[in-house]
Amino acid sequence: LKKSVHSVAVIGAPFSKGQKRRGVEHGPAAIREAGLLKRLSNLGCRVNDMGDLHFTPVTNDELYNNLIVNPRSVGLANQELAEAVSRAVSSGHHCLTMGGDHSLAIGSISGHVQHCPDLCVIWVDAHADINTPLTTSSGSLHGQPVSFLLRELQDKVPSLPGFSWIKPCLSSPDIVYIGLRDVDPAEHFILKKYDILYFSMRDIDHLGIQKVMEQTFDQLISKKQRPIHLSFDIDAFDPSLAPATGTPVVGGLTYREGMYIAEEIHNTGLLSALDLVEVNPLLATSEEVKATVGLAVDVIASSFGQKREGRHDGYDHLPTPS
Ligand code: NNH
Ligand code: MN
Ligand code: MN
Ligand code: MN
Repeated sequence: LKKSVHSVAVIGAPFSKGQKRRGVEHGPAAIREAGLLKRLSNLGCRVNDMGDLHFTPVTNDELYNNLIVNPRSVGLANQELAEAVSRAVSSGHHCLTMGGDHSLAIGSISGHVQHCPDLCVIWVDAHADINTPLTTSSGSLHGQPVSFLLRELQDKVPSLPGFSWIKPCLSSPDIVYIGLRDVDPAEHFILKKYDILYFSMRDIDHLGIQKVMEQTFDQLISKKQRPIHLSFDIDAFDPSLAPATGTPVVGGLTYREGMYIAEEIHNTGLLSALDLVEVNPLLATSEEVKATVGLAVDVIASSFGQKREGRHDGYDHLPTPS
Protein backbone atom coordinates (compact mmCIF):
# COMPACT_ATOMS: atom_id res chain seq x y z
CA LEU A 1 0.00 0.00 0.00
CA LYS A 2 1.17 3.50 -0.87
CA LYS A 3 2.20 5.45 2.20
CA SER A 4 0.22 8.56 3.02
CA VAL A 5 1.80 11.71 1.65
CA HIS A 6 -0.61 14.08 3.32
CA SER A 7 -0.92 14.80 6.96
CA VAL A 8 -3.93 17.07 7.32
CA ALA A 9 -4.76 19.16 10.37
CA VAL A 10 -8.49 19.85 10.49
CA ILE A 11 -9.66 23.00 12.26
CA GLY A 12 -13.33 23.84 12.72
CA ALA A 13 -13.96 27.59 12.83
CA PRO A 14 -17.61 28.08 13.79
CA PHE A 15 -17.63 31.83 13.27
CA SER A 16 -20.39 33.95 11.74
CA LYS A 17 -19.82 37.55 12.82
CA GLY A 18 -18.21 38.55 9.54
CA GLN A 19 -21.69 38.63 8.02
CA LYS A 20 -25.29 39.19 9.08
CA ARG A 21 -27.10 35.87 8.65
CA ARG A 22 -27.33 33.24 11.37
CA GLY A 23 -26.26 29.67 10.70
CA VAL A 24 -22.86 29.74 8.99
CA GLU A 25 -21.32 28.90 12.40
CA HIS A 26 -22.85 25.42 11.93
CA GLY A 27 -20.77 24.76 8.81
CA PRO A 28 -18.01 22.77 10.54
CA ALA A 29 -20.45 20.41 12.31
CA ALA A 30 -22.38 19.81 9.08
CA ILE A 31 -19.19 19.05 7.14
CA ARG A 32 -17.96 16.67 9.85
CA GLU A 33 -21.37 14.91 9.97
CA ALA A 34 -21.14 14.32 6.22
CA GLY A 35 -18.13 12.09 6.90
CA LEU A 36 -15.22 14.36 6.05
CA LEU A 37 -12.66 12.72 8.34
CA LYS A 38 -13.43 9.24 7.03
CA ARG A 39 -13.21 10.47 3.42
CA LEU A 40 -9.78 11.95 4.12
CA SER A 41 -8.45 8.88 5.92
CA ASN A 42 -9.79 6.61 3.12
CA LEU A 43 -7.65 8.69 0.76
CA GLY A 44 -4.58 7.78 2.78
CA CYS A 45 -4.34 11.10 4.60
CA ARG A 46 -3.19 11.09 8.19
CA VAL A 47 -5.87 13.21 9.82
CA ASN A 48 -5.07 15.36 12.80
CA ASP A 49 -8.41 16.66 14.06
CA MET A 50 -7.81 19.79 16.10
CA GLY A 51 -11.53 20.09 16.88
CA ASP A 52 -13.54 23.28 16.73
CA LEU A 53 -12.11 26.54 18.00
CA HIS A 54 -13.92 28.33 20.83
CA PHE A 55 -13.62 31.98 19.95
CA THR A 56 -13.41 34.43 22.82
CA PRO A 57 -16.63 36.45 22.87
CA VAL A 58 -16.33 40.22 22.77
CA THR A 59 -18.88 42.33 24.59
CA ASN A 60 -19.85 45.85 23.52
CA ASP A 61 -18.56 45.34 20.00
CA GLU A 62 -19.92 48.57 18.61
CA LEU A 63 -20.11 49.48 14.94
CA TYR A 64 -17.01 51.07 13.44
CA ASN A 65 -17.80 54.20 11.44
CA ASN A 66 -21.53 53.56 12.01
CA LEU A 67 -21.27 50.74 9.47
CA ILE A 68 -18.72 47.97 10.02
CA VAL A 69 -20.27 45.14 12.06
CA ASN A 70 -18.46 43.29 14.90
CA PRO A 71 -14.94 44.55 14.19
CA ARG A 72 -13.46 43.45 17.56
CA SER A 73 -15.06 39.99 17.37
CA VAL A 74 -13.76 39.47 13.83
CA GLY A 75 -10.32 40.76 14.77
CA LEU A 76 -9.96 38.58 17.86
CA ALA A 77 -11.41 35.40 16.30
CA ASN A 78 -8.98 35.74 13.42
CA GLN A 79 -6.08 36.28 15.78
CA GLU A 80 -7.06 33.02 17.51
CA LEU A 81 -7.45 31.20 14.20
CA ALA A 82 -4.08 32.50 12.96
CA GLU A 83 -2.44 31.02 16.05
CA ALA A 84 -4.04 27.60 15.43
CA VAL A 85 -3.20 27.54 11.71
CA SER A 86 0.36 28.64 12.40
CA ARG A 87 0.77 25.84 14.94
CA ALA A 88 -0.65 23.26 12.49
CA VAL A 89 1.53 24.34 9.57
CA SER A 90 4.68 24.59 11.68
CA SER A 91 4.05 21.01 12.89
CA GLY A 92 4.29 19.90 9.27
CA HIS A 93 0.60 19.47 8.55
CA HIS A 94 -1.44 20.62 5.62
CA CYS A 95 -4.13 22.74 7.21
CA LEU A 96 -7.86 22.65 6.52
CA THR A 97 -9.96 25.45 8.02
CA MET A 98 -13.71 24.82 7.88
CA GLY A 99 -15.82 27.95 8.24
CA GLY A 100 -17.65 29.82 9.21
CA ASP A 101 -17.74 32.94 7.09
CA HIS A 102 -15.00 34.17 4.76
CA SER A 103 -13.66 36.83 7.12
CA LEU A 104 -11.77 33.81 8.55
CA ALA A 105 -9.33 33.99 5.64
CA ILE A 106 -7.69 36.93 7.43
CA GLY A 107 -6.62 34.56 10.21
CA SER A 108 -5.93 31.45 8.16
CA ILE A 109 -3.71 33.27 5.67
CA SER A 110 -1.97 35.27 8.42
CA GLY A 111 -1.28 32.06 10.35
CA HIS A 112 -0.15 30.17 7.24
CA VAL A 113 2.20 32.95 6.13
CA GLN A 114 4.08 32.85 9.44
CA HIS A 115 5.69 29.57 8.36
CA CYS A 116 5.30 29.95 4.60
CA PRO A 117 6.29 33.57 3.93
CA ASP A 118 6.33 33.05 0.15
CA LEU A 119 2.87 31.48 -0.12
CA CYS A 120 0.40 32.40 -2.87
CA VAL A 121 -3.39 32.46 -2.75
CA ILE A 122 -6.04 31.05 -5.07
CA TRP A 123 -9.38 32.63 -4.12
CA VAL A 124 -12.37 30.74 -5.53
CA ASP A 125 -15.51 32.79 -4.99
CA ALA A 126 -18.45 34.53 -6.67
CA HIS A 127 -17.18 37.64 -4.87
CA ALA A 128 -13.81 39.40 -4.70
CA ASP A 129 -13.97 40.09 -0.93
CA ILE A 130 -11.64 43.04 -1.42
CA ASN A 131 -13.81 45.95 -0.27
CA THR A 132 -12.06 48.22 2.21
CA PRO A 133 -13.87 49.43 5.34
CA LEU A 134 -14.33 52.67 3.41
CA THR A 135 -15.83 51.14 0.25
CA THR A 136 -18.09 48.42 1.70
CA SER A 137 -21.80 49.05 1.36
CA SER A 138 -22.86 46.00 3.42
CA GLY A 139 -20.60 46.69 6.41
CA SER A 140 -19.88 42.96 6.60
CA LEU A 141 -16.24 42.00 7.06
CA HIS A 142 -16.55 38.78 5.03
CA GLY A 143 -16.67 41.08 2.00
CA GLN A 144 -13.34 42.69 2.96
CA PRO A 145 -10.71 40.14 4.10
CA VAL A 146 -8.34 40.59 1.15
CA SER A 147 -8.12 44.35 1.73
CA PHE A 148 -6.42 43.79 5.11
CA LEU A 149 -3.85 41.40 3.63
CA LEU A 150 -2.80 43.27 0.49
CA ARG A 151 0.31 45.41 1.02
CA GLU A 152 -0.50 47.79 -1.82
CA LEU A 153 -3.82 48.76 -0.24
CA GLN A 154 -2.63 49.62 3.25
CA ASP A 155 -2.69 53.40 2.87
CA LYS A 156 -6.37 53.03 1.92
CA VAL A 157 -7.36 50.86 4.90
CA PRO A 158 -8.22 52.48 8.26
CA SER A 159 -7.15 50.73 11.47
CA LEU A 160 -10.14 48.87 12.87
CA PRO A 161 -10.44 48.03 16.56
CA GLY A 162 -9.18 44.45 17.01
CA PHE A 163 -7.16 44.48 13.79
CA SER A 164 -3.84 45.95 14.95
CA TRP A 165 -2.12 42.49 15.03
CA ILE A 166 -2.63 41.98 11.28
CA LYS A 167 0.43 42.36 9.08
CA PRO A 168 -0.37 42.74 5.38
CA CYS A 169 1.41 39.78 3.81
CA LEU A 170 0.31 39.57 0.17
CA SER A 171 1.24 41.56 -2.90
CA SER A 172 -1.05 41.79 -5.92
CA PRO A 173 0.86 39.21 -8.02
CA ASP A 174 0.46 36.68 -5.17
CA ILE A 175 -3.32 36.20 -5.52
CA VAL A 176 -5.54 34.91 -8.33
CA TYR A 177 -9.34 34.87 -8.28
CA ILE A 178 -11.52 32.26 -9.95
CA GLY A 179 -15.31 32.34 -10.32
CA LEU A 180 -16.10 36.04 -9.90
CA ARG A 181 -19.54 37.27 -10.98
CA ASP A 182 -20.67 39.72 -8.31
CA VAL A 183 -17.99 42.38 -7.95
CA ASP A 184 -18.76 45.79 -6.43
CA PRO A 185 -17.63 48.92 -8.35
CA ALA A 186 -14.87 49.80 -5.86
CA GLU A 187 -13.69 46.20 -5.92
CA HIS A 188 -13.46 46.25 -9.71
CA PHE A 189 -11.49 49.50 -9.47
CA ILE A 190 -9.06 47.83 -7.03
CA LEU A 191 -8.64 44.72 -9.20
CA LYS A 192 -7.80 46.89 -12.22
CA LYS A 193 -5.69 49.53 -10.44
CA TYR A 194 -3.47 46.96 -8.73
CA ASP A 195 -3.42 44.66 -11.74
CA ILE A 196 -4.76 41.65 -9.85
CA LEU A 197 -5.30 38.55 -11.99
CA TYR A 198 -8.85 37.22 -11.95
CA PHE A 199 -10.95 34.79 -13.95
CA SER A 200 -14.61 35.76 -13.88
CA MET A 201 -17.31 33.28 -14.87
CA ARG A 202 -17.22 34.95 -18.28
CA ASP A 203 -13.49 34.23 -18.52
CA ILE A 204 -14.19 30.59 -17.63
CA ASP A 205 -16.83 30.50 -20.40
CA HIS A 206 -14.31 32.01 -22.81
CA LEU A 207 -11.15 30.06 -21.96
CA GLY A 208 -12.44 26.87 -20.41
CA ILE A 209 -11.41 25.78 -16.93
CA GLN A 210 -8.25 24.00 -18.15
CA LYS A 211 -6.68 27.19 -19.55
CA VAL A 212 -7.85 29.11 -16.49
CA MET A 213 -5.88 26.75 -14.25
CA GLU A 214 -2.86 26.84 -16.58
CA GLN A 215 -2.81 30.63 -16.50
CA THR A 216 -3.37 30.65 -12.73
CA PHE A 217 -0.32 28.42 -12.16
CA ASP A 218 1.66 30.35 -14.74
CA GLN A 219 1.07 33.51 -12.70
CA LEU A 220 1.71 31.98 -9.27
CA ILE A 221 4.15 29.07 -9.48
CA SER A 222 5.91 29.04 -12.85
CA LYS A 223 8.90 31.13 -11.73
CA LYS A 224 9.34 29.36 -8.42
CA GLN A 225 7.59 26.64 -6.46
CA ARG A 226 5.71 28.07 -3.52
CA PRO A 227 3.08 26.87 -1.06
CA ILE A 228 -0.53 27.38 -2.20
CA HIS A 229 -3.29 28.67 0.06
CA LEU A 230 -6.65 27.78 -1.48
CA SER A 231 -9.48 29.91 -0.09
CA PHE A 232 -12.68 28.30 -1.38
CA ASP A 233 -16.04 30.02 -0.85
CA ILE A 234 -18.81 27.50 -1.52
CA ASP A 235 -20.84 30.28 -3.21
CA ALA A 236 -18.43 30.00 -6.16
CA PHE A 237 -20.63 27.08 -7.22
CA ASP A 238 -23.89 27.61 -8.98
CA PRO A 239 -26.75 28.01 -6.47
CA SER A 240 -28.46 24.98 -8.04
CA LEU A 241 -25.57 22.93 -6.60
CA ALA A 242 -24.79 24.94 -3.44
CA PRO A 243 -28.02 26.63 -2.30
CA ALA A 244 -27.16 26.59 1.43
CA THR A 245 -25.05 29.74 1.52
CA GLY A 246 -25.64 33.34 2.54
CA THR A 247 -25.16 35.18 -0.75
CA PRO A 248 -25.86 32.86 -3.69
CA VAL A 249 -25.30 34.32 -7.17
CA VAL A 250 -26.67 32.75 -10.37
CA GLY A 251 -24.33 31.49 -13.05
CA GLY A 252 -21.67 29.80 -10.96
CA LEU A 253 -19.20 26.94 -11.31
CA THR A 254 -20.40 23.55 -12.43
CA TYR A 255 -19.60 20.48 -10.35
CA ARG A 256 -17.00 19.43 -12.91
CA GLU A 257 -15.31 22.84 -12.98
CA GLY A 258 -15.11 22.82 -9.18
CA MET A 259 -13.61 19.34 -9.08
CA TYR A 260 -11.16 20.21 -11.85
CA ILE A 261 -9.93 23.26 -9.91
CA ALA A 262 -9.36 21.17 -6.79
CA GLU A 263 -7.73 18.27 -8.68
CA GLU A 264 -5.36 20.57 -10.55
CA ILE A 265 -4.33 22.29 -7.33
CA HIS A 266 -3.70 18.90 -5.74
CA ASN A 267 -1.65 17.83 -8.76
CA THR A 268 0.79 20.72 -8.26
CA GLY A 269 1.86 19.05 -5.01
CA LEU A 270 2.01 22.54 -3.52
CA LEU A 271 -1.30 22.82 -1.66
CA SER A 272 -0.44 23.78 1.89
CA ALA A 273 -3.65 25.19 3.39
CA LEU A 274 -7.31 25.20 2.41
CA ASP A 275 -10.26 27.23 3.65
CA LEU A 276 -13.75 25.91 2.93
CA VAL A 277 -16.20 28.63 3.94
CA GLU A 278 -19.75 29.99 3.80
CA VAL A 279 -21.69 26.72 4.10
CA ASN A 280 -24.84 27.78 5.97
CA PRO A 281 -27.04 24.82 6.99
CA LEU A 282 -29.86 27.09 8.19
CA LEU A 283 -30.59 28.74 4.85
CA ALA A 284 -32.07 25.86 2.86
CA THR A 285 -34.13 22.70 3.00
CA SER A 286 -32.48 19.59 4.41
CA GLU A 287 -32.05 18.14 0.90
CA GLU A 288 -30.39 21.36 -0.27
CA VAL A 289 -28.15 21.43 2.79
CA LYS A 290 -27.15 17.82 2.12
CA ALA A 291 -26.19 18.70 -1.46
CA THR A 292 -24.22 21.78 -0.43
CA VAL A 293 -22.35 19.99 2.35
CA GLY A 294 -21.63 17.02 0.08
CA LEU A 295 -20.14 19.41 -2.43
CA ALA A 296 -17.94 20.97 0.26
CA VAL A 297 -16.66 17.50 1.22
CA ASP A 298 -15.96 16.71 -2.46
CA VAL A 299 -13.93 19.92 -2.88
CA ILE A 300 -11.89 19.07 0.21
CA ALA A 301 -11.38 15.43 -0.80
CA SER A 302 -10.33 16.37 -4.34
CA SER A 303 -7.93 18.98 -3.00
CA PHE A 304 -6.29 16.26 -0.92
CA GLY A 305 -6.02 13.70 -3.68
CA GLN A 306 -9.36 12.10 -4.50
CA LYS A 307 -9.42 11.30 -8.22
CA ARG A 308 -12.43 10.86 -10.46
CA GLU A 309 -10.44 8.33 -12.49
CA GLY A 310 -10.09 6.15 -9.40
CA ARG A 311 -6.91 4.67 -7.97
CA HIS A 312 -5.32 1.22 -7.57
CA ASP A 313 -3.62 1.46 -4.20
CA GLY A 314 -3.20 -2.07 -2.91
CA TYR A 315 -3.61 -3.62 -6.39
CA ASP A 316 -0.43 -4.57 -8.21
CA HIS A 317 -1.80 -7.77 -9.73
CA LEU A 318 -5.15 -9.42 -10.41
CA PRO A 319 -6.41 -12.54 -8.65
CA THR A 320 -6.16 -15.61 -10.88
CA PRO A 321 -8.66 -18.53 -10.90
CA SER A 322 -7.15 -21.62 -9.25
N1 NNH B 1 -19.39 42.24 -2.03
C1 NNH B 1 -20.36 42.11 -0.97
C2 NNH B 1 -19.86 42.75 0.32
O1 NNH B 1 -18.79 43.32 0.34
C3 NNH B 1 -20.75 40.65 -0.75
C4 NNH B 1 -19.73 39.77 -0.14
N2 NNH B 1 -20.34 38.49 0.18
C5 NNH B 1 -19.71 37.30 0.10
N3 NNH B 1 -18.42 37.24 -0.27
N4 NNH B 1 -20.30 36.25 0.30
O2 NNH B 1 -17.83 36.08 -0.61
O3 NNH B 1 -20.53 42.69 1.32
MN1 MN C 1 1.34 16.88 0.39
MN1 MN D 1 -16.08 34.94 0.03
MN1 MN E 1 -18.74 34.70 -1.92
